[in-house]
Amino acid sequence: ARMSLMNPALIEQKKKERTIDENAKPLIEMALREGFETVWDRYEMQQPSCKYCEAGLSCARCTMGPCRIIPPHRIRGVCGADADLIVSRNLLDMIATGSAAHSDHGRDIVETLYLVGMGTATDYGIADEDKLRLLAQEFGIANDKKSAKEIAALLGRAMLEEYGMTRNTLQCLSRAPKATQEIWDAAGITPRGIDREVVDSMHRVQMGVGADYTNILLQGLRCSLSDGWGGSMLGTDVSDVLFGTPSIRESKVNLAVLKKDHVNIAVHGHNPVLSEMVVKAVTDPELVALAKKNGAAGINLVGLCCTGSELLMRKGVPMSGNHLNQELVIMTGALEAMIVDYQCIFPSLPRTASCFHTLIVSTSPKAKIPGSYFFDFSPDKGLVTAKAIVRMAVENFKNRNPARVNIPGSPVPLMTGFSNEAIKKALGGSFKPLINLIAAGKIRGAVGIVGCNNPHVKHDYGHVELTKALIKKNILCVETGCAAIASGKAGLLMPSAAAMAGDDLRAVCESLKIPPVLHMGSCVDNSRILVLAAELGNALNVPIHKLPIAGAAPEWYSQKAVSIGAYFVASGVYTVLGVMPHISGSPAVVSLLTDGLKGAVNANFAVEPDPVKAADLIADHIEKKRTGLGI
Ligand code: CUV
Repeated sequence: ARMSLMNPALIEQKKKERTIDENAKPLIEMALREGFETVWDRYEMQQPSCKYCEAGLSCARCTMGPCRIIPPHRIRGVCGADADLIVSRNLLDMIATGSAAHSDHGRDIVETLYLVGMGTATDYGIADEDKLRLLAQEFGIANDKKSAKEIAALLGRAMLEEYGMTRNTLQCLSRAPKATQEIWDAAGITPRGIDREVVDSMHRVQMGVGADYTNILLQGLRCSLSDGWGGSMLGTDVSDVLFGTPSIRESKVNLAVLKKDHVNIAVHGHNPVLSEMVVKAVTDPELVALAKKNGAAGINLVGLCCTGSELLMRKGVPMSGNHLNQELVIMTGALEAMIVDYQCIFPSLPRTASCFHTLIVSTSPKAKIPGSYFFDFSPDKGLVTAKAIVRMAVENFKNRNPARVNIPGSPVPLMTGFSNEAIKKALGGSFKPLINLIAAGKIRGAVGIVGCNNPHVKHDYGHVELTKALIKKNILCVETGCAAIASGKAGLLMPSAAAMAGDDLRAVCESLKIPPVLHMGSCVDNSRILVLAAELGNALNVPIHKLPIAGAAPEWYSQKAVSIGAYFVASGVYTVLGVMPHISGSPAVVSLLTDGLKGAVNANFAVEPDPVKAADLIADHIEKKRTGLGI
C-alpha cells in the first residue's frame, strides 16, 4: 500500500533526522516521496512504544499472564515474580538468544571444516594451513605426521565437542591471562560448554526456576563468555582456516559500489560458508558470458552487513552498507538479487523487493522467508547451489527498469583486513611496538567500537561521532560489524583519516601508514578483539581488566550485541552502550550492571547516548587504567 504523498519540507526534515549517510539520503527521499516503506517508517508507526516493555517490566513467558508491573499495587506477576526478576529474566533471554545465534553460526563453520576433513565438502579447502596446524596444537592434536585433511577432521571433531557438555570447560578460555581466568572461576562464570550455557539459560527463564536476579545475571555472563571465547572465536578462527586469514588491503564502501552497467548481486547475512561460494560463482566464465549476453558489462558482487565484512576482510569485495542500508540497496533499482542466510535480515525484504525487480534468495533452512526464493544451501553442494543462484540473478538483469535506476554518489575508499595476524605483521612481528606506544602515551589506549544500527539513533551518527571524538583524544579504535562500516563510509578507515586524530596518534598512523580506525571484521570477529586484549594482558602479565581499553556499542539493537557487551564486561572490559537496554524498570538490575559487577569481574556497563560524552567517559576510564599500571 502506498502512503499519501508527503510535503517536501517534511521529507527534507525526515531525511536529515534519519541518517548521516550522504548516499542514503537521496534514496530515503525517494522512498518518502513515492511511498516505499522503510524501517524508519515502521519505527515511527510503532511510536509511542509500550512503556512497560521499554522498562523490561512485561512478561508473557507463561499463560498465567501476560503480566506487567505497575506500582504501587501490581508489583508482582501472577507467578509472584517481581520487577527485578522479570527484568533480569528478560535480559538473560536476550543474552542466550544472541549467544546461540553467534555460536550456531560458528558451528556451521566448524562442521564445514569437519566435512572438508571427511572429504564431503569438496568445494571448500584449507586456505591457511599454518593456522590450522597452530589450532590443532592448541587443541592437543599431534599434527606433524598428518595431512591437512586429516587434521581438519580431527580438529573439526574436537571443536564440535566444545558445544557439548562433557568437557566442562572451553579450550580457548586458556588464551586469556591466567588472572582473568581466575576471576571467572571465582565468580563461578567459567563456561562449561557452548550449547550447555544456552540451554542452562533457557532452563532458568522457565517459570519457577531462576528467582534471584543476581544469580540470573551471572548466568548471563557465563553464557556470553561461551559465545565470545567459544562459538564466535571458533567461528572466526575456522573461517580464517577455510577462507584465509585477513591481510591488509583496500576496497570501497557505500551504496555507490553498485554498478549501473553490471549485474549487481548483494550477499547479506553472516556466514562466509555461503558468501565465499558466491564469490567463486560470480567469476565462473560461463555465468560471466551469460551476463554479457544479457547486455551487462559483467557481474558485480557487493557485501552487506557482516557477511559483507567477512568478504571485505578476506577478499576486498566492496561493501554496499550496514544494517539500515539493507532496504536502500534494493531501492537503487539496480540490484538483481540479494542472497541472504541468517541474522539481521528484515523479514519484510521480499515486500520491499516486490516494488522493484530484485529477487530475494534465502538459503538457510533456519531462515526461510515468505516471498523469497529458497535454495537449500549446504556445504556438500555449495558451489553448484551458488551457481544456480547467480544464474537466476543474471537472468533477472533483463527485468531491470532503467528508469528506476538510482545509484547516488560515488564510493569511498577504505582499508581493511586488520586481523591480529595482520596487525602483528604490520608492526614487525609482534604487539611489542604497540605496547611500547601505549606505554609511552603516544596511544593512550584502545577502544573496540562494535555493533549495529538502530532507528532509535540517527543512522551512523553514534558510531562516527564517537570514533572521531576518541581518535582526537589519541585513542586507537578497533571496529567490527556495522560500526566499522559506518566509519568506512565516513572515510575514517583510510590512512588519510590520521589528519582527524590527535597529534600523537596522527604521527603513529603516518609512520605506520595505517588508519586511526582499524577494521577487524564482522561481529563474530569481536573474538579478535578479545584475543588482542588477551595478548596485551599476557605480554604485560596483567589481567584484561587492568588494560587501558574499553568497548562501545553506540547504535546496538540485536540480542547478539547484548551477548557481545556481556562478554566484553565479563572479560574485564568497561563497555559503554549508546542505547538503553530494557532494564530501567529494575533499579537493582541497573545498579548491578553499572556498578555491582565491578565486584565480580572488575568491569561494568555504562549507558550514554551522547557520543561526545561517551568519549569522555571512555577517556577517563582509560586514564584511570593507565594510572593503575603506572604509565
Ligand atoms: Ni553481525 S548484529 S546489525 S550485521 S552489527 Fe550489524 Fe553485524 Fe548488528 Fe547485525
